[in-house]
Amino acid sequence: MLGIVVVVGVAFFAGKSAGIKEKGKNVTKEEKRGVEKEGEAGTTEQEKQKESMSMAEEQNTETQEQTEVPKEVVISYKCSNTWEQENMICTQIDVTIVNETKEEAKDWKAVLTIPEKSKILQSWNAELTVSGTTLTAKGVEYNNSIPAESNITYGFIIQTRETFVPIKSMVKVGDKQYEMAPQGFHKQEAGEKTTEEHKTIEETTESQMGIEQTTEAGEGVMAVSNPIKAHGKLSVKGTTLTDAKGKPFRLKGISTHGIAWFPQYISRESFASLKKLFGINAVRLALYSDPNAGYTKELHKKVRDGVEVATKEGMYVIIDWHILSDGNPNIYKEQAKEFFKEMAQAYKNQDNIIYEICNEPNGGAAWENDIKPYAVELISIIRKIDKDAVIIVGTPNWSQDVDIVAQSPITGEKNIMYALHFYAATHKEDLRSKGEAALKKGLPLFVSEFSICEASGNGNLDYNSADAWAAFCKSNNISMMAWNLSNKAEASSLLKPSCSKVNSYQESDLSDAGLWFKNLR
Ligand code: IDC
Repeated sequence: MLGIVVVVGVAFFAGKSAGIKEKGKNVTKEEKRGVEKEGEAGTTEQEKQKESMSMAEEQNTETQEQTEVPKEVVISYKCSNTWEQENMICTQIDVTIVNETKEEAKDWKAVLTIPEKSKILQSWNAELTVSGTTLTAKGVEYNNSIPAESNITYGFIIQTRETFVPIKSMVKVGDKQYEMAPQGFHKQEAGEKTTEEHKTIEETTESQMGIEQTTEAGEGVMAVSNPIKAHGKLSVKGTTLTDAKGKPFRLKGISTHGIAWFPQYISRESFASLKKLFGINAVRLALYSDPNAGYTKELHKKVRDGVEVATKEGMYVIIDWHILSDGNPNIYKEQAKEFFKEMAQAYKNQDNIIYEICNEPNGGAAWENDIKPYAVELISIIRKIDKDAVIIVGTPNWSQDVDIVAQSPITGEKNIMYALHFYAATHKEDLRSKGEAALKKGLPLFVSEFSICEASGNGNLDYNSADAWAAFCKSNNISMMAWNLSNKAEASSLLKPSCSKVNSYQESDLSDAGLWFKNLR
């Protein structure tokens, strides 16, 4: 159980630089006066009077004094949550770096002394490395330069034996070093809002979706939570996805919208932020296969970019050949073969790849005559290269008729699962019965796409139906991938239309569907 320890507060360091100094340049009030006097030899009586007046003003006026303090780069640490875990103490630290100067702080590095044998469990908005008792943070693509008179934030969760208090730290910018002010640490005030986000991830990941946080930060190792390291290569046992240890395992993930239309959400920062906010361990990259729906061969590269960043984030990734308007997968079969050959060649040695060979056959594409032969051919092509990765096969009628498939599944192949897709406001008990019938016959199911709105991807949300689906998936250990990662003005989008961010997402950026999915356990 997670217990929150609230620590007694001290005054927050508000960004003014009393007590902060650039190393070797501690400019005191007296020194400043001295400097002023040096330049004042030979001034007239009147000027001297003016000077003593201004000195008096300086002594009396706080504001005046503050404006004369040199502008610095200021780092401050805030402890926003602590809890116990396995007899260790976890502390969430939020860091702010304020660049008070008139120059951009390029390629900043923040160095913090941490206790021996501490571990970094998670980090966000910065790249962290640990070497002995030194934790070094540097910016990522979007914040490695802090504009003049601006600030950035990043954070991490550290696990230590004793209560952790950041005491010794400095920021380096070029050849300048700025030490942390004594006031640069802010403990959580009683009653102050804690960050629920991280609590949610711990709870979601550990108890519900079977995702463990890895804690392998060590000498010089980048410290991130890493589902792939924790669970390794996946396989299928009976109707269930299992991890490398053979334990039943579920993926909770997010599907991109068509990557031709919303490529901007594919980046490491974006996926890292989704992992943190939603507690997900997988993403699905949707490449529409119909040229009228955006397909071009050039987009293979975008898929590979997505796989790369998901892998760096330790996430599982579904490569989705998104047939839709082209209802029969045989229409673009040659392109599909070429695509999956390329993907399998590229990723045959990775443990985190799942191939989804035809999103949603529809428009009369039949299992026996159309979809099954297509699947058998595609599976054989992938298997020649990648021996054992999980492959998801789309099912008739927009990946709903799993009961039909269960009567004649593909044989002689391992690690095959079948897609069951639902949109909760349209699909209810009837469709779940199909799912139940298929499971009874031993068909492994994977919800590689769903939303809690209508099948159009828009319209009302149906929370009761959504909860019934969540319970069904949970009790049958079925993985769930939410459609869709975009801010398009439709109910299934996980981001609000007003959210223009492409990373660093926060709860306030989420649509109602997004909020529901965030809280899904
Ligand atoms: C929808 C998108 C929508 C887009 C449309 C056509 O949400 O913005 O205009 O596709 O490309 C599916 C499909 C999925 C659909 C979704 C909602 O797999 O591509 O996305 N849906 O209609 N199956 C059932 C619903």
